[in-house]
Amino acid sequence: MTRRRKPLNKHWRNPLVWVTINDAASLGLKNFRLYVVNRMLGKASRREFEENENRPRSATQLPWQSRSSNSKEARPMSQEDQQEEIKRALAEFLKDHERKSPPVPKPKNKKKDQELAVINIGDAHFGMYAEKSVSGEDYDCHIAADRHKDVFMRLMNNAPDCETLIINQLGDYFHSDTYTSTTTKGTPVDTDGRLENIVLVGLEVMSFMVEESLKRFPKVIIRHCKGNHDAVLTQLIRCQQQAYWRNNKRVSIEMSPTATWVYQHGKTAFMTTHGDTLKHAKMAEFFAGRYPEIWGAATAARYCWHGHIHSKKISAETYGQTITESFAGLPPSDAWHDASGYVSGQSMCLIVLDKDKGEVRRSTERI
Ligand SMILES: [Mn+2]
Repeated sequence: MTRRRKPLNKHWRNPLVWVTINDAASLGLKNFRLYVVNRMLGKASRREFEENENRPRSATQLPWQSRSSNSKEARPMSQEDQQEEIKRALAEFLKDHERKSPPVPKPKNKKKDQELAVINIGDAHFGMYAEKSVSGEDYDCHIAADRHKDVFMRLMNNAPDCETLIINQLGDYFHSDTYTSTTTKGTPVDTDGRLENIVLVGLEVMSFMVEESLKRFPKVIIRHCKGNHDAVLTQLIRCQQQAYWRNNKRVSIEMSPTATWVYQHGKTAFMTTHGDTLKHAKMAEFFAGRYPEIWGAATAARYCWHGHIHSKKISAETYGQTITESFAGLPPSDAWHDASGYVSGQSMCLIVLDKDKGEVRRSTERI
C-alpha cells in the first residue's frame, strides 16, 4: 500500500536538489516570490511591494506591475522582458541555494588514534510504512527521521575522544528501490509516500549524522553496504554524500561497489556486509580468503559485522577465532516481517576498537 502525504516541510532545511518555480512555491520558500518581484521592481522596497500587493488591480496586471500611477516605472514590462527577468532571478536564486555542505569547525583538542569508534547502523528502512494495528507499531518517514537522529545523538554522547569515527551503514537504509514501491528485485512493500520524498528524508538524516560526527571527530569515514531492498539507492546515497562533502577534507566516503568492505585499525580489523548474499556463517572464512593481508595483520582480533536479519546473532570463535555478529535496526516489523514471525531488535550500536586489543567498549542505545 502506498500512502500519499504532503511534502515533509520540516526536512527541507537543506534542500537537496534544484527546484523549479512551482516547487519553490509549494515547498514554502516564501522568499522566492518576493525575491522575483523585487527584481522586477528594481529599486522598489519590500514595503512598497507589500502595499501594492493589497491594492486592487486589473485582471491583466501582474503583482509587480501594479505600481502607483505617478511612478516613472508604472509602465508594465513587455512580456519578453518579464520572462528574461524571471529567468535571471531564478538563476540567481538557485545559485544562492546551491546545495553545499555546511562548514563544521574541527574539534580543538588533540585526539588520540589508539582507539577507533564505529557506529553500526542496522537496517534503517527509510520509507517503510507500518501500522500499530497490523504489526504492533507505527513507522513512517517522520518517525524514522526522528528516531535515527535521536538515537544517533545519544550514541554521540557516549562516543570516545578519538581521532576517527566510522559510520558503518549495514544496508537496507531505504525500504524500497523503485517507483512501484518494490525492493530492488521487485518484491512489493508498504511504503510511506513518494520515492522522491523518501529519498530526501533519508539523505537529510545521513547528512545530519555526518555533520554531528564532524563536530566531535577530526575524521569521519562512511561506508554504505548494499542491501537487498536498496541496491540502487545505495549507490545514490554514496554519490550524493561524496558530492555533498566534496569540500570537506575530513570526510571520506567509501565508494567500492563490492558487497564487502574491510577496515584495519592496528592489530585489529573488521569486515562488513549486508548479509543477504554472503551469509553469517560464511563471513569469517570469506574474510580470510578475500582479504588475506588484512586478515594476517589483524593479530589481536577480527570481526565480521552484518545487518539484514533485524535481530541479534553472535557467533564467537568462528573461523580463525573471528567474532561474527549481526546488528538490528531501529524500525519495528512491517506487516510482512510480523506475519513471518520476525521481531526487530530496535537498537543502534557504537563499538570502540583499540589498536592493540580489539573491542574494548561498546554502547547500545534503544528507542
Ligand atoms: Mn535486508
